[in-house]
Amino acid sequence: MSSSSSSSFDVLVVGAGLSGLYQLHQLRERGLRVRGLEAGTDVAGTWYWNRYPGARCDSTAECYQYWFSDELLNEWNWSERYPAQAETERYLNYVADKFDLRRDIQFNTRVSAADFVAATGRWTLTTQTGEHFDAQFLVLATGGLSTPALPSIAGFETFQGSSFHTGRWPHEGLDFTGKRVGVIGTGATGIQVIQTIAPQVEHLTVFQRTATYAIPMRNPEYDAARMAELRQSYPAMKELVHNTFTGNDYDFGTVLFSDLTPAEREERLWTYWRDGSLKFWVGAFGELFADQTVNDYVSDFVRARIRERVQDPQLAAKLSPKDYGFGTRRVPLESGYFETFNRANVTLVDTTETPLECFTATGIKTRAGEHALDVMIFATGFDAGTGALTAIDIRGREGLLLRAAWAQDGVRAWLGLQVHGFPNMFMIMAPLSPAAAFCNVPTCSQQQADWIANCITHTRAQGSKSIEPSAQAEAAWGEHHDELANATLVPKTKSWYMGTNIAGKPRRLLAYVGGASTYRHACDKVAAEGYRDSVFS
Ligand code: NA7
Repeated sequence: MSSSSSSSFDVLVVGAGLSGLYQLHQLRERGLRVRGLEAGTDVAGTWYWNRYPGARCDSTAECYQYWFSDELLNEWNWSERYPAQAETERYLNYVADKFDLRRDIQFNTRVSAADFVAATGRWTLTTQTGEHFDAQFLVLATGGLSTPALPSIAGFETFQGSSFHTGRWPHEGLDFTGKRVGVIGTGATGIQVIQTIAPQVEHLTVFQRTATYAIPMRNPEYDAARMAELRQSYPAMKELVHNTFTGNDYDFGTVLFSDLTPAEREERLWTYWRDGSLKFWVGAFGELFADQTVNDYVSDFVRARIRERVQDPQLAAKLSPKDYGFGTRRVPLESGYFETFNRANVTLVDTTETPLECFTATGIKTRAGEHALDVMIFATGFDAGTGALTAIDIRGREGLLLRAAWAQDGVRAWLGLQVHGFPNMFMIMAPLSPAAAFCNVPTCSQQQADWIANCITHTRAQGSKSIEPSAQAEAAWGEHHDELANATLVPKTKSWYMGTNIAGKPRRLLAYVGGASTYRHACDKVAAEGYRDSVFS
């Protein structure tokens, strides 16, 4: 499994998901001694853990992939526009095999502590089983949505049925035949689970607290001809994704809402809607993120689509978001989600009308009575961005605990990549970077991993023991982040973007909203100027 028996390395990469795998490869190519540490039994991160029924990528296959190897791009064939979990997991396994990454990854290894030793300028990592590893540099590729959030509902321990969080789904799968199943949560995950299992279960009870706007997914199969066509476009696409707002192959439109007649607005919305992709979210009218009038207009359009598909008008009203605007929370793609509620074996419980009170031995009680259940599925999301980082006891200079520093100062992270007081530590997909929520993960995580590799190479080449951002640079980035965030409508809406899904988490926009392209330029400038905002020792 490992190419070296020593526990001392140049770089330790925690996490063997999409970003960790690439980071490991990238650093190893530069001749560094790298070890990956992964809690799971295999590679793939999100696509390893989230194997719930219906799990599927909401980014197109051609954008949700690695760009670093033309050979890989030529070899790998996608089967459809939005591949299911198993296909993306297979792809990441293929990458791990092709580039022989597993020999430098230790699986079944959950890191519990990381300590910076100032005298040597190195990190010591401790695992849950008490193993120790040491390296000059630490890269935390621990995933932005990897720490499951479970609601606190009284009596859970008394429930005699089985229960599962979607982010910790059993590898052997589950058979729902003849089962009465409950699902709490109607975000991107809940929608995929609900529309997939409804035809399999005896009865499905969906507990919804907030209704979700969603776009119908158009998911054609990709045959050899389509793959050949896509391959022709890869050279241009690989440039394009780094020059857009979301790291996808589309961007904000140049057409202004205010310049169009009502008929033209309608036509534009329909054109984007029929594409069956997230292009509708940012491409149709980008003004919806900051202009309430435009947002209201688009929100009405999407609500009208829900009404067309749900037979019972009262049910349609419950399934239509009322108190927040389209696009200010994550917009999922769906396949027959709204029609699912026309089925006789599906019940919607609006927990704002009848709140969840407690679990019982045989089900769950709301104010209106008990729902008998054999299985409860928690599609209740994650402690996004910070969860995986604060779960580890990370101690920087003078024993400063990252969890405590962030609790006291709020999350601070220069470019979302490094934290003052934590030399030689880098994060991928962390808060205050676009990758935390607003960027197609492969685009932004590859960009961050490249930047990190360059920074590590630079630091070593100039013979420095350590590098960390200055407190001033870090504070300036935080102010810039907040200024841009507060100019949008996003902070008005409760969501994991704002941290409101976790009790006690400060309300602040998690991800940098300046766009992936702007962010990349900011990172490139720092490198081109020799990391002058950093302190070397
Ligand atoms: P989300 O988007 O955080 O959704 C979680 C859902 O669970 C959401 O509908 C919540 O309602 C609901 N929830 C959480 N706790 C409760 C309680 N106590 N009662 C009722 N409902 C509850 O997580 P997902 O896994 O769907 O998606 C996360 C990201 O992963 C997704 O955006 C993709 O990028 C991949 P609420 O909205 O808080 O009222």
